[in-house]
Amino acid sequence: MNENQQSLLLESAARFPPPKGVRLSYGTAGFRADASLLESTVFRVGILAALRSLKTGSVIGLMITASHNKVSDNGIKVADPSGGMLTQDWEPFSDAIANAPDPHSLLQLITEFVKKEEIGFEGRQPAAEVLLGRDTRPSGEALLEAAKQGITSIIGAIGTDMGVVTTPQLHWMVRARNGGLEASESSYFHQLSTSFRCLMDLKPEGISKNGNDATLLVDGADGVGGEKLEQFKKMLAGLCIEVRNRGDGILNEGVGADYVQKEKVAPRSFGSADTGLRCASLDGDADRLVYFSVLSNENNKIELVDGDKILSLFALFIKEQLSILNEGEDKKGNDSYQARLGVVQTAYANGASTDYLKEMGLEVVLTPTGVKYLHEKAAEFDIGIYFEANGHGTILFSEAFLCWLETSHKTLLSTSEGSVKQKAASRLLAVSQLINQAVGDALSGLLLVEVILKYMGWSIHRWNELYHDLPSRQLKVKVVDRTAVVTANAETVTVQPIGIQEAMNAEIAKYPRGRCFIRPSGTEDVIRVYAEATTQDAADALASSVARLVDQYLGFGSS
Ligand code: G16
Repeated sequence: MNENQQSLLLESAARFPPPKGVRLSYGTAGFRADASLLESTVFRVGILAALRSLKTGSVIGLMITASHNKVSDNGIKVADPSGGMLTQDWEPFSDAIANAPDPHSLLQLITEFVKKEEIGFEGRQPAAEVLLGRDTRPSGEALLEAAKQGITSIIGAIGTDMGVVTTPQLHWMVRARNGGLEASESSYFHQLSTSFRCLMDLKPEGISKNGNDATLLVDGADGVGGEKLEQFKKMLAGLCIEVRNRGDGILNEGVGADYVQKEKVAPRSFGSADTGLRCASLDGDADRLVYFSVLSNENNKIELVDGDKILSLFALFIKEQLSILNEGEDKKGNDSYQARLGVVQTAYANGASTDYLKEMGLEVVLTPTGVKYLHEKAAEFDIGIYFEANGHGTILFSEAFLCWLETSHKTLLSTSEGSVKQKAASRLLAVSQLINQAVGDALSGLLLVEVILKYMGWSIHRWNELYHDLPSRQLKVKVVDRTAVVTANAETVTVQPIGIQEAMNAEIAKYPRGRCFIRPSGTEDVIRVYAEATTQDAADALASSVARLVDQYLGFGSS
């Protein structure tokens, strides 16, 4: 780094002093905190993004969002060249720079890192480019400006503002740009609507309707997703959507996928008049999706169709298309390809879903919470489907498989156009275009759910009958220091504080099919508790007793 670069960094960093007495850390999906604490962090992550762009020679993305968190929070997520989350190798550096106390120590960390990573400052013009996006939070505009100043404090780096977008749209744009395609909202809508139409045209004739032609009601969480879907729905012939909670109310307050999934109640603006209808809920930045149906008999209670059920629906559909393609093929023949289909879940996956997926003969892998972990595992399969129970997930297709699929599809078109095999190949190709392979995307996920339901001729209730969830309960406990909880084996075992796992085991043993784990949240300052058992009362009791243990071991001593 030359002198000009060093003094530019010192000068700009002086304008963004870090808040006193606060330590921020890179969590499940980037930094997240009260928005008033974040200016210096996003400025510094702007520098990191510019360096990442220099290092990789590719466009990087920065999204200002706190997703499902309350409206006064904000945060920043980084998209790597593939459109996926920032490589985990760079997380320690992001932690270090976020907490550097002054411009000189910041400069020193950057200088050492640039040297270690052998980041060159000469080359193409512009030397680095970062696409910036933000959700609808009021603090977003000022934070985006701080991030931009971070980016431009690396000489030759530019920040391109993509405006108010969903997180998955920004990740998609980064992936598109690095793949030589146009990165705009209109190209995103075009790709999704074209592949959606293709799949709708390929649905079998004469399937029973089973009520799935009725309007889909969508809870937009009063965030960016509702706004975008309202715009986009006009391009979706054959699908009738009514979007509620489009931004008039408070973001994520009594609305959104996180609220619906965790509380298992209908969001604001949904009620008994909607009983039995097919409903979906997006989260604050539209990277999560859950479905639900309002129950008639109980106030605000819902039948929840969560990420595990979305995963199961996708797995069923993909498996069926693959077996159509492979029917009658000589397994050793050149034309067949035994694609490895695998699914990835976390400890939050309902035990019944994992049993169901295994009974389908699928390989099921468990990772810690956070799409960065699930995505990485799913990429090891030819077709990897990953979903968290909270509705965050997608499908990844390997390049080798897509290459084979494209060639087979061409051959089938010339030899047997209109055959069941050709249609199965077309469907899989269309799914690879519709689904956002950069990151979980509520909008593209929703369209895929809708076409599969049409294909199957299923109602939401028939879909929900795939298997019966074990009753579960999630709680959060405020503690003095959440980093005191250390877990292992994909968060299924707590190794610290010492003794708590044994105490939890004693509680779990009281309930048939009891299962429970705790973990520190990476997006909120709490410990999360998950419990499941054969009855709701048992799951509730198990969760409460373990929450009390957490409080005894680590809390403020309230119980
Ligand atoms: C983020 C991550 C998800 C994770 C969620 C909850 O979601 O992207 O993978 O499941 O946080 O994390 P935690 O339990 O650690 O708070 P989002 O939608 O909030 O960005």
